[in-house]
Amino acid sequence: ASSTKMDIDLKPGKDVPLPEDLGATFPPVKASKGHTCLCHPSSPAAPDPPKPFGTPIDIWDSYHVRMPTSPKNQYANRRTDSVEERWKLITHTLQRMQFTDAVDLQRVVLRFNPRYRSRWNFKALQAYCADKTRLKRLQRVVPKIAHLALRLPELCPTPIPILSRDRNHSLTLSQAQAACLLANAFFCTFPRRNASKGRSTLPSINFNSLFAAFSGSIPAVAEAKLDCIVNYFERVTSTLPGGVITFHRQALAVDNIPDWENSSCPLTQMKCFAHGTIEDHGIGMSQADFANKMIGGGVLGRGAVQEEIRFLICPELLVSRLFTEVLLPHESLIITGVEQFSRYTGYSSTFRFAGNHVDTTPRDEWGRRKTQLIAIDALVFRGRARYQYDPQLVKRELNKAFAGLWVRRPPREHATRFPVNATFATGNWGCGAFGGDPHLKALLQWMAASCAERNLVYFTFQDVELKELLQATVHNIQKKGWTVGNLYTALEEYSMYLLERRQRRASSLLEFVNLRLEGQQPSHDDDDDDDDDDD
Ligand code: AR6
Repeated sequence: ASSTKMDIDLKPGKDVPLPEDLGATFPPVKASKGHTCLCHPSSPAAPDPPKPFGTPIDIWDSYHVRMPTSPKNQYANRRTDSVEERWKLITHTLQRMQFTDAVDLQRVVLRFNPRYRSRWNFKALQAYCADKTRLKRLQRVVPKIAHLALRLPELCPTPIPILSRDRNHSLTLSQAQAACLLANAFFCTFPRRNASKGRSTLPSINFNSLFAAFSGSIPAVAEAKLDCIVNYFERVTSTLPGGVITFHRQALAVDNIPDWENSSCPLTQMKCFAHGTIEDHGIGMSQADFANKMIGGGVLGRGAVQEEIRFLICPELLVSRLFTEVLLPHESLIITGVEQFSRYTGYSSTFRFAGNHVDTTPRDEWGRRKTQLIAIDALVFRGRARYQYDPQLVKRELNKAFAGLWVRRPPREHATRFPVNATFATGNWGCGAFGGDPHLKALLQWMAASCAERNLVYFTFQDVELKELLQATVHNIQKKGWTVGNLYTALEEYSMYLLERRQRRASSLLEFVNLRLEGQQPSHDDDDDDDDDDD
């Protein structure tokens, strides 16, 4: 079976760099009813960025991105007392733009967004410009970003569909188109996208919040974010990258959801590593994005954990925020072909830009980097960790992971041999900001990957103890020949066991599973222990 293809030759307990798993193929780029191509796919060797594709028309409705270039994007000009096209104002302003200091950018952004004059602050940008080296970089690059933004009518002449809720749809665009769209986000030109949080089903896209300081935000992190963005624009404005990127919203149909209790799927291979990261060591694999249901989470605001960091070092991911509606429980977003432009150090409050990164990941036959991200948003259990073992919630997480991992098979008659599903590179999904239990999330992701016929590599993010326990448990489960259904039953039993234990100290999930594998029950001789209050 395809699922046994990858056999990483590693001894448990010994962390070494993973071999690259570039054998997998990602779904093709082919325009169809379910796949909008905004560009002609390029060949990996093509020197020029791919040309735009499709019929240039303007559509101004809620099923498409409302483009800054649309004639329907209008504003009331108080001076002339008339309604005018905003794109003309944008063109006029950006063509003449001088950038010497933060106030120049502030003035331009507010010109396009006069309503936000008293609401938006530019304190992070001001602090950034206080540093001479950074200011110089901005002085060099801002005029070039303006020039790139103004190429929007030429580079993105066709309507961009919204990847809307409950609908499978793919969208392919060129890296050049992505760069142009992001240049527009930089100047905050996207209309109707500044609604306050909670009022829109789309994430924010304009970069105003990257320029702002909020109470509780850490200045050095805000600066590191700007460093990443500035570095990206320095790169793409000196040479437009030649590849393409596909964004696929995957909504699971009820028929495709596995019957977890009764699943006879064999468990696939799972290798655990205490060291290494998803992005550095998951090359050529499908890599987890520990997402927010609003894709990108706090990347344009305060956040700087796994998802946000990934979006900052691979800024093309930010484009997903332009058209991806809030993810529903049975949905995921799968992004193929993004490039890494920056390096980083630290995490969260210690996150810092660590210089330029040259991505050498090979491209596939459509010009996409062989990097695939699977964005799945876990449930939030911070402060209510004890509920996560509830079978209903367990199923929600299983279905969510499966919505990311499931691969549609080509019809049997067209396939001479089935392509190999890429290995899933993941880790403590939902267990940082969202407060989940890594024991549970590791097993759930393994079950979902198994039903999707994928192997899994798991990075415990420096947690050596977890790595050892997890790898040993995986080994024991494999030895017993458990199926996905058997493991699901053990999870249900653990949930019951926790209910029985109530506030008393309980075995961890992996301890419990190991005891079950040996045919034992956890001992109850610690009944007098202190309450274990996880709230
Ligand atoms: N590679 C491997 N493991 C990692 C990496 C990495 N690069 N980075 C972090 N981890 P978190 P969540 C591990 O908190 O709990 C964002 O705001 C590390 O152990 O990012 O699902 C999103 O937008 C870390 O504690 O994911 C959502 O709003 C754990 O993965 C929210 O956070 C979880 O990382 C999602 O929170």
